[in-house]
Amino acid sequence: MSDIRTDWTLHEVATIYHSPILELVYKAASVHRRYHAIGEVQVNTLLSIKTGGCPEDCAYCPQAARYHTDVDAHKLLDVDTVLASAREARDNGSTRFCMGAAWRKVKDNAEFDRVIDMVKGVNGLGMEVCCTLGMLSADQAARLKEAGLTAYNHNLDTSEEFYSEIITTRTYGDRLETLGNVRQAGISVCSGGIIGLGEDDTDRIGMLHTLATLPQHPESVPVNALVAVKGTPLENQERVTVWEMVRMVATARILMPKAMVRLSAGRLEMPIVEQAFCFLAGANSIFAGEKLLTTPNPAVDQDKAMFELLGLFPREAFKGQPVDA
Ligand code: SAM
Ligand code: DTB
Ligand code: SF4
Repeated sequence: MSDIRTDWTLHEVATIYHSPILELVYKAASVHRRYHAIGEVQVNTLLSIKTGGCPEDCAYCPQAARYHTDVDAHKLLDVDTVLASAREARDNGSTRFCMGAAWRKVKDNAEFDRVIDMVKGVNGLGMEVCCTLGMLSADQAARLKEAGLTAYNHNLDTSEEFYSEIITTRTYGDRLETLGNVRQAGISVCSGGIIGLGEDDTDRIGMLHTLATLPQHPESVPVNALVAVKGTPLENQERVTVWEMVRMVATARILMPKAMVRLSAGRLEMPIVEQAFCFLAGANSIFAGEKLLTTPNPAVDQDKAMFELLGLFPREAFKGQPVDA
């Protein structure tokens, strides 16, 4: 039977997720080496192109206008500022540049036109380009594709059952609809979630099941550990353990063998030995650079030292894609 399956049952996902940790990691590492170059890690840089003031109520998010957090809100950056930042990221070894906006959804206005110019500009630097801008219509997805967008990030965040405990201003169905629009436009899908929101194992299993039973697996699956930010409703959540991260990463790797599994928010607090365990369990992508969107991330030099220590090497841009894709 092929490893690439979109018909996983919830029971199968739960069985994998709950298997003894060393067994789980061994299996995930075996799948990983069948589909990926061992030691190869994709290096991405994030930039918040529009920060704060978001009308949504995502309980984890420092950028929601209704919570009192310390973020430096700013309007949409200009194209030159963004391109300067992308160039710097490229010079520091990143091959994918991901631009995030604190929007509920994309509107067809001059700001979207500006984002289109940013996408064209970053693409012109020879980097893969990703956006995360909230909900997207089919037409908007087609425009982004036309401009040269490689991937679109839109996370499911948690299970359908737990979703309304975290976000009330949109539904799981809204999220899936945008993912469908992205897929239909021929853009790579980047979708994953956050652990540490107060969900239980069944929610983590449910989210992984939803991702792994989409008509086509996402090309990237970010696994975020909650960064508990002061002023958000989740400010007092306890930090997740490495065992929980490893279980998520390994299960995602087994269910979606070809996906890039991204060790996302929460890396700053993880010692190298913990990150190494995640790489062994099938993680093969990180966000580099000292800031995620609004919160701190390990410094570039620190990550370079980690790559050297662990024998990791950066994945080249557009690997495995036809030149005109
Ligand atoms: N507004 C758009 C949206 O919600 O899709 C794009 C930006 S939003 C900040 C992108 C993702 O960042 C969220 O879906 C969530 O998974 C992640 N995120 C936001 N705040 C986080 C936090 N405090 N800890 C971990 N991940 C977080
Ligand atoms: C994703 O899954 N994680 C990134 C990216 N996609 C957009 C964002 C993490 C944000 C962490 C909180 C912050 O820095 O504001
Ligand atoms: Fe807004 Fe996105 Fe933050 Fe939710 S996660 S509040 S939609 S920026």
